[in-house]
Amino acid sequence: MASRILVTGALGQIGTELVDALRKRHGVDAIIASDVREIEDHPVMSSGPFHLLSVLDEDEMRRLVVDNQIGTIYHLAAILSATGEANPELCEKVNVGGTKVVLECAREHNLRVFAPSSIAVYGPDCPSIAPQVTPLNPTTVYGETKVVGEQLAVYYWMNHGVDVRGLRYPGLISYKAPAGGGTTDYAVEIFHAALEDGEYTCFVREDTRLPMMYMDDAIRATLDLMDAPADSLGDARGGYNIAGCSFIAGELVTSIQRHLPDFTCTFEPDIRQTYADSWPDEIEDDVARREWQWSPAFDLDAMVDAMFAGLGANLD
Ligand code: NAD
Ligand code: AKB
Repeated sequence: MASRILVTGALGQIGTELVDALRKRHGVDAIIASDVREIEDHPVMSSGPFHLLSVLDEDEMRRLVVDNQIGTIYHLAAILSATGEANPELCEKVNVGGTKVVLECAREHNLRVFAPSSIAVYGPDCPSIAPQVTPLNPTTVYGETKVVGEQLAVYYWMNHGVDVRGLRYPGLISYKAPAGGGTTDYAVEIFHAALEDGEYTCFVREDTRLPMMYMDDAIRATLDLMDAPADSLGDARGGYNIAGCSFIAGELVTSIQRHLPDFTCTFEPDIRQTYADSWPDEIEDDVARREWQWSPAFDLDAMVDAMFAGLGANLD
């Protein structure tokens, strides 16, 4: 039986940690990592099988699936919001086109799929605490591609029986890989700047509140969702809301100053402020809690403590 796992976009912020978690769980040889680029000395490439693969290359995707007896794809390849708004055509091509290639391959070869969505599916008309079900009117191209991704997931499940599942990840905060060109990247960059320079220039306003999550919670949510029995999942299967911690940029600075009292942050909003302003402040995740018992472990201070511990900071 085809039981190996293919991860697309595996060298990115999430792939770096998800591949490691999957290899620990299923064994190194069971996880085939792939990406459109190579990065010298990247742990994902040195710790097990890796293939160069563009998710737009349908033939190569099929060949990899058949040759490696793939049963599940974790589809992480994408262009994030800031890069996507600068290159809208590329964003649509990779995010929508790549997801279609993955879903067609899954239909042909009876694969399970994890295809992440984002809080970027919401637009300015959404309540500040975003419910699972509300009109989705994003004002970014990236957000539009994520809405289409969720719709495709539901379509392939309803019409072809493909077991596709997704999460609306909040902004993810981690230390093992850089953030990949999104609006929430300030919440990652700020740690490196605090340790290296003692100061940071933040590209959103001090009072900008966004839903965020520590990477350990995001990886656990991903694995838990994929472990959940299919009959426990309802209409949200294309993109479950999951809440981690929500904070304004100023609160992040204050939490960092618990460790580095001399750290200073100035605020110089750029175009990414517009994207942040179009997204909700918080996320309601009651459906995920009910259907597959989701619960986050990291609040703001716990996340900040874990980031400094992970970065090996000597804070004495
Ligand atoms: P990332 O930018 O760090 O990594 C994406 C990877 O995809 C990169 O390694 C890139 O080389 C690769 N890629 C780009 N084009 C490709 C192509 N044509 N073929 C194959 N690979 C290609 O992104 P991430 O943070 O790891 O995000 C993964 C998924 O999670 C995306 O769908 C993203 O929208 C979603 N998401 C991420 C966050 C977050 O904060 N990190 C939040 C919400 C949703
Ligand atoms: C981004 O900022 O683009 C991502 C996301 C929230 O989807 N981190």
